Amino acid sequence: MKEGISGKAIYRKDYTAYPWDVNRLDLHFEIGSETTVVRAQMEFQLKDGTKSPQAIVLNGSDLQLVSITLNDRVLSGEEYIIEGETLTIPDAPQNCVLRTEVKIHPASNSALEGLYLSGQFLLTQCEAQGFRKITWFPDRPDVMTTYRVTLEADQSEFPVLLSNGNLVDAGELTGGRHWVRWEDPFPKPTYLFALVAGDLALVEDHFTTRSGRDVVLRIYVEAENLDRCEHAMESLVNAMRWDEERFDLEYDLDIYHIVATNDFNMGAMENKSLNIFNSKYVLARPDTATDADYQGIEGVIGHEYFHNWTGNRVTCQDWFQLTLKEGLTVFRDEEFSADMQSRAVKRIRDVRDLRSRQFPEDDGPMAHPIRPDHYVEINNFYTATVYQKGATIIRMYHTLLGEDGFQKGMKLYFERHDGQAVTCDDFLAAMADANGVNLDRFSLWYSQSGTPQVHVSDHYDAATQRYTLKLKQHTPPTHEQKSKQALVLPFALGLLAANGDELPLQFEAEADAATGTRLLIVEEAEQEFIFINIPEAPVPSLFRDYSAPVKVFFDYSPEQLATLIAHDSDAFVRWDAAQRMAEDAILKQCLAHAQGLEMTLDPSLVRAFKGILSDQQADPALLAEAMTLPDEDYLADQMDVVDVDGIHAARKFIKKGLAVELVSLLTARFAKLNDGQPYQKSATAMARRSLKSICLSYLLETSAGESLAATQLESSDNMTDTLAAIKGLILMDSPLAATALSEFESRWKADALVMDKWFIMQAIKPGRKTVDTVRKLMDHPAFSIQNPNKVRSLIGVFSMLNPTGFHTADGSGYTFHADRVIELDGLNPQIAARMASAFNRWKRYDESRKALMKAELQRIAAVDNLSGDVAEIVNNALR
Ligand code: 0A1
Ligand code: ZN
Repeated sequence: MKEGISGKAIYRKDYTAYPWDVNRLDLHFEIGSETTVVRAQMEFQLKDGTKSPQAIVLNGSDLQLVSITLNDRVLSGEEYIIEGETLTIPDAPQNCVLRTEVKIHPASNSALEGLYLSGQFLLTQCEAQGFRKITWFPDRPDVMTTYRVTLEADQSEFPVLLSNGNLVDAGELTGGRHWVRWEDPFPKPTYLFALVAGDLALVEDHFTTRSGRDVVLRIYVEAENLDRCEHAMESLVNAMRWDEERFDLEYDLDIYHIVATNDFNMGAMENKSLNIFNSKYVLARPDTATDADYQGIEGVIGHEYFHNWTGNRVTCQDWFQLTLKEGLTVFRDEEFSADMQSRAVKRIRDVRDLRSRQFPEDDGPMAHPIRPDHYVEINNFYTATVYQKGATIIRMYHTLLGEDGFQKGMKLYFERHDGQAVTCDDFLAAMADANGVNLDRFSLWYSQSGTPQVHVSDHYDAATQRYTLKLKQHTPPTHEQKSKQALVLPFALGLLAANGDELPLQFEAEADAATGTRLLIVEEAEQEFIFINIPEAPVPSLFRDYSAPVKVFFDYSPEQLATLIAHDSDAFVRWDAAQRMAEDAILKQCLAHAQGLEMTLDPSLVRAFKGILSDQQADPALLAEAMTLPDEDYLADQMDVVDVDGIHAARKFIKKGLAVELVSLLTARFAKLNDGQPYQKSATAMARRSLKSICLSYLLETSAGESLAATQLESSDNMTDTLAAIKGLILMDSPLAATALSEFESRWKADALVMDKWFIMQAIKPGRKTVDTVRKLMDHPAFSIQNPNKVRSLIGVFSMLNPTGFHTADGSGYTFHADRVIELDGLNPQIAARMASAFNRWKRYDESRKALMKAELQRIAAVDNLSGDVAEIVNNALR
């Protein structure tokens, strides 16, 4: 029975091993867009020690069964049972060969799972459970087998036929048809299977591995995109080299293929040797892609490549273990990007992302541990918790064990588990055993949900020169887990003197003091650290480099924050202190606004931002991060009852106030960065553009901004500068905005990825009128509700990144959005469910908005035949 349809949860504790080994899978596809015929032959062998007879249970969904034979004998309808998504052959011989033939219909597959059509070509998406839409098979990650895949198709319509592994044979057939055969020597689970068929062009390069093997690298795209693959290819080569150098891991096949598609539910997919990518993470040219796009491509190309070891060679026993491959692989891609670009900037962006996307999950109706205990629809668990929080937990192993210890653990993990489907416990055991440490307490991070809060207080005793730091940790209950325990927290600490000097740290029992960051471990609910020989009351620099994914509370004075911003040795702490200061200021004004009081600008904030802006030594990208005010949703998370309009007004007030106060510095800095040099892709050039953009965004709050933006737009030779200018004009309501948008549209109307940006710029505009704009834009020829990128750009951005638009008091944003969720549910349940989660935190708003959102959730929940995907989200939200 389809888990989603039945709405029944499945539980991690109910895991049982599959009783059969499948020794080989032979697949034959007669490719056609309307109908594809799939013949499968699989060899079953009862696992050693399993009692016989056993049933063979296969998974399938939307398959038209043509025939089924067991050991060459056609099975009659009485010899197997099809029920929901399973086919059961009650008692099968210990060794048997099963053959099936099914028909599937790619062109009418709008869910983009299984085999589907994108433009003119066909492709597959099998994670997590898409393979069952292709043929009957045990569709679970712990059943691994070797695949031989034969693809047969019309030669002119489908000249390129790809699958995993090596091309072993090919030939022509009569009637303009041809065939190719692929064999993948590495046993793999179904979710890593892929095929692509169509008329695609390619870019080719080579990589010589450390041991001297030549690997052919190919990126397949639609012909008009051939000039946009260079950066992806360069990123791939860098990723391959980096994994050898940093992780001692070499690529294992002679071919590595990447295919880009415009129609994809997620970012990309790590299918063995045949990655499939959302074109957003492949295609880039300076005039079409922003610096953030370039960085995103590098990160995602790295991510999918790194999965070859962490995911493919060692995979997950069951889907509850998803973070085993995802948390680890995100950690690896974060480290890769950090090594390629600026480590500090990367860390800050990752923390910002964790706070803005994962913390709300922990605080909402879908809260779950990084290793969930149950789910209804696994597709709903590809979350920031499993991915980003999962990565911070891997990062904590790294912090605790150090790079050498961590790599020792990785080595043992591969020694023990290469070729297996394993669990998070296996990973932890490898880390512990390789380092001779006990990580039992640490394992709680896998099973406990919620964001821990750490309340820090201090006391300085001038007479004894002793400084006491007291930490209390507490994790608020989450909807599914009421009581929480203390976690192991790596606590990286420094102490600063008022002049910014780093104070040496010495515990009572120690003979010497150590200068620099000290890594301490917090593992009790309350813990105290006493330092001696501290000459003055210090400023504590807490959780440097964000050493644990917690919310830290400490009552910093503005002077202390200013000391950290100006002097701390840790870039994360400097940034975080600036964020705190800005957050405090905005929330204070928000309160004033609510009470009908005049808003004011705190001079200490102006001084701090002046310091940041005047820093000519620091990396401009870091300064840009420090000057970026916390976003409205993050600020909303800090309030008990969200004041949508108050936050917007207060944030705008602060930004404008800073801009007015600092206008001459901003103008000078902007002018210096705006040096008229032609576009460059280097990290340095990107860093300069990021600071330039943020300076412009402040200047747009003053009368100086409009003409600067207009000039930048005129002379821009790259998408980063172009977008910064147009977005600025839109936000300030400039009369130039409309022309800028229409010129942009006429230049790029045929370009899907660039048009996404055009939709985003309009969907993100604050205010109650935007819902009407968004509704109208749905009729634009470049929009399609069937295309996930378009849905995310227009509907996703409106509902999740535009608080004053979505939460318009009359509820029109909610009604519009609920209509879209319902419309999408019939087409693509995965995307519909993602969109539905925009309502997840409805209980945090005022009574009127709460009632409006609840009514929309109820309206969605009442839809006939609602998918399990959406049902799980809305039922949880309503519970
Ligand atoms: N494993 C991929 C993400 C992914 C997951 C599910 C998909 O379809 C439902 C597609 C991609 C990754 O981590 O990159
Ligand atoms: Zn992944």
